Amino acid sequence: MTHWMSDPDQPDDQSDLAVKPRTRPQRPPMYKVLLLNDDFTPMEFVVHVLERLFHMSHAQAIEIMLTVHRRGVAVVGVFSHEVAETKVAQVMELARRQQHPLQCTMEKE
Ligand code: TYC
Repeated sequence: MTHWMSDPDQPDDQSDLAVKPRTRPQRPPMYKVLLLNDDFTPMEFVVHVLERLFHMSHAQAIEIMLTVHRRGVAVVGVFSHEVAETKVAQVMELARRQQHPLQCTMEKE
C-alpha cells in the first residue's frame, strides 16, 4: 500500500501548472549560405552549381551568379544549420573536384 504517500519525483498538478515560461519559445536560428566571387571560377560552373544544389532556374542562377560577380558576394539561400553546412560542403566539394577556387560560406542570419 503506497497510495497515501506523495512521490517526491512526481510534482502535483498545481506546481506543474504554476511554472510560467519566462521566455517565448525560440525558433531555431537560420543560416545564410553565401557565395563569394573570385577571378577564376568560370561563370557557367557557378550557374551549374546554383541549378544543381540550390534548385534555381537557369535564369535565376544567371542572375545570382552575376550579382556575386559584380558585388563580390550574394546570399544563395537560407537554411537550418545542418542543411546550410551540407550545402556549403557540397559546393566546396564540386569546386574542389574541378579545381576551381570557388568559395562558399555560411553566416547566422
Ligand atoms: N568572377 C568570375 C569570372 O569572371 C565568375 C564568378 C561568379 C566566380 C560568381 C565566382 O561565385 C562566383 N569568371
